[in-house]
Amino acid sequence: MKHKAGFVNIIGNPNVGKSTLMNAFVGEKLSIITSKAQTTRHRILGIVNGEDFQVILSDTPGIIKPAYQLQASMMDFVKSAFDDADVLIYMVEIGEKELKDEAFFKKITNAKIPVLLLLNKIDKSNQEQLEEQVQLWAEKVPNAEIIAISALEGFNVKEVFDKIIELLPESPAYYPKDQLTDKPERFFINETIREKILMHYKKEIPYAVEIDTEEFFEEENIIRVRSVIMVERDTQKGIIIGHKGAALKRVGVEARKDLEKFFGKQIHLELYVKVNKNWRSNQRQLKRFGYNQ
Ligand SMILES: Nc1nc2c(ncn2[C@@H]2O[C@H](COP(=O)(O)OP(=O)(O)OP(=O)(O)O)[C@@H](O)[C@H]2O)c(=O)[nH]1
Ligand SMILES: [Mg+2]
Repeated sequence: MKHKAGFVNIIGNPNVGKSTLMNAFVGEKLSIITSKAQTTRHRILGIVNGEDFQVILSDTPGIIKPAYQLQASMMDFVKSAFDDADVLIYMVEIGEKELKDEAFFKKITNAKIPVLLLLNKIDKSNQEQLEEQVQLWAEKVPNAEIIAISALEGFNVKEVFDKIIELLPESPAYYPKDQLTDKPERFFINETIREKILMHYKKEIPYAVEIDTEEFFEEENIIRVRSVIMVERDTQKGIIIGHKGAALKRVGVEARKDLEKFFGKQIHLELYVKVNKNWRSNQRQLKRFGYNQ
């Protein structure tokens, strides 16, 4: 039996639905999803295994013009996703007109590998708009095959997956067949907490936050976790904690519930807030949090 395997890397503007699509393919919540831009900060692998295939998907941060070092590191993850792709997925959403970075856009239009342009969120569209958008993207990215999808509602997701299998080269598996991702358990703890922070705090707060899980003890019936929520300034610390600690408590309760589902075990989650001045612009700190490859 012929075996197919390869890397399928998903890139596009922030908030278009890249993480939603990867999770739909994998059938697990590997990447956090929120309605805010720059939810994803890392390159996260989601591996789908079959008897005669292995599809290694990469979810990546949305493409932006970096304003500080953290964002520059996020864009390095996007760059790396061009280097090893066997198939490139360029995701756009209904109503969107262009990529926020011309150099990346050129890489897509000059790609030597198959490019699937997925026009997402068509559940929010009508036939007329859809046809007009397909036309627009066909002209802009002539080397791509365009498929209209709804990652949220699962429309055409299976069709895209079949297309990917068709396009993948013959190759043995790259990872063990029972492996689902490249990220360790602590990463999913950090991300789940960060998701709650993106959901419940406004403006700059979520972007100034990083999570560091200092302890992860797995016992037979329970996992004991201690995580630090890092902020850039004292004022942000007060906002995260909230009046009588209520805001922080809500983050803890909601994150714990999600993590119990994810790990299938009871979780004891202890949260602290610490100020780590300007960590977003500090190379050493960024390296510590896994942003330098
Ligand atoms: N209506 C609709 N909403 C969608 C669809 N796919 C994703 N969304 C929503 O779009 C928002 C962003 O989704 P994400 O998957 O986090 O987007 P992303 O591209 O990973 O975003 P970043 O990580 O910030 O770059 C969320 O609120 C999703 O629920 C879709 O097919 N239809
Ligand atoms: Mg994302």
